[in-house]
Amino acid sequence: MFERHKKGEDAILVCLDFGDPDYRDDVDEFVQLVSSAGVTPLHVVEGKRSRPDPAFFAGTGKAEEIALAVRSHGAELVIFNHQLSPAQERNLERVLQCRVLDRTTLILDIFAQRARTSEGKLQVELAQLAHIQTRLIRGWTHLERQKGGIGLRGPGETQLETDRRLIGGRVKRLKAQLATVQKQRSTQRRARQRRGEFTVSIVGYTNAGKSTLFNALTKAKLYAADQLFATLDTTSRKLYLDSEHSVIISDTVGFIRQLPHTLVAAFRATLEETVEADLLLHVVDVSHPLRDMQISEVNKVLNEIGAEQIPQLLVWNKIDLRDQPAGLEYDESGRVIAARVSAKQGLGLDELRRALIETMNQSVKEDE
Ligand SMILES: Nc1nc2c(ncn2[C@@H]2O[C@H](COP(=O)(O)OP(=O)(O)OP(=O)(O)O)[C@@H](O)[C@H]2O)c(=O)[nH]1
Ligand SMILES: [Mg+2]
Repeated sequence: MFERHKKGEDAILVCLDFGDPDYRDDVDEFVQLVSSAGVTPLHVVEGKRSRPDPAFFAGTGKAEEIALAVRSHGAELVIFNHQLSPAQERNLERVLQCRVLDRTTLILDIFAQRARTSEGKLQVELAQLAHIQTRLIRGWTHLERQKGGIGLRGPGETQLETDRRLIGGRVKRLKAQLATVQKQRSTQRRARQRRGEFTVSIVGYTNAGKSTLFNALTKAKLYAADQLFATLDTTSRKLYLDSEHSVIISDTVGFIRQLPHTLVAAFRATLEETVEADLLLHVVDVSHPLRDMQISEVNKVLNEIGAEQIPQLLVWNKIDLRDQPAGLEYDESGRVIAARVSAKQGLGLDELRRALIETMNQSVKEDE
């Protein structure tokens, strides 16, 4: 409902280098993110700065360059790979004479497009409202005008207060609806725990191959695609490892660098599956140039949601792109810590199942 761009629009992208060593790959990821939103990137305006300009984020000279690019390419939209303050967004829209989106709004838009279940939709709308709310508080002064005349509200109440109250009311209703859905979820989860089932959550950076791995293991047919945030909703299945062992395995939403906090908060319900798992399968795209950054970003989000103490088994996925052999990796104490697989080509999956059984047996031993 808050989608701020339409699919099929043409955009000028803006990426500024503040000295991050991963800058080049970050630009590539941003272009992919924009394409995943259904927007066509026409041109990337780049620049170097030591810190953001308070008024235009990019500085006046750069803003002119962006304006020129907008005109010469006939773009309808400018998207920054950064978080903009409401004032910067407004100033930029004025000089560029077109809509300006920041990275957070873009990610929220993608989530809005992808949400399928009622739970997912509620969570995304909640995140969007939270994002708008911070913008109201941080001073949309043009909304601060007095609201004259008669109405239900007492005299002197400003439009800003009305907006805040409307949003506040909607947020409250959404949270109540979500609480109902969450309760059903936690009832299901408790039933599983009572049955003593071992639960495994597949986590990882977006596009690492989580859904592909989930499908390969469970023979399910979840949507997997070369786009960021293909999956938004958690799906769980029973997975038989051998005649004696089975686990409940869940596919989850992917993570990304600078995931908006509002989103992390809104998706807490979905991620509860993860927080209460016995084991995390942390899927990593071995062929990705930024895989180390991606691993630490995922661990950062896991920290934020309180899942940092859950044991992890690393899954190095897409070994077919690296010509690496399938197999397992152990630490000095003989505990399995990683598996090399190709989810797409079905390589290393038997070994991964064996690693899961070993980990289960290990954790049973530790419990005793
Ligand atoms: N070459 C190769 N490609 C793979 C492999 N596993 C997955 N892919 C591809 O990687 C892309 C992303 O796969 P998904 O399974 O959708 O990734 P995901 O981690 O679920 O992504 P999100 O749901 O967007 O977070 C798809 O194009 C897959 O076909 C693999 O082992 N080898
Ligand atoms: Mg997925």
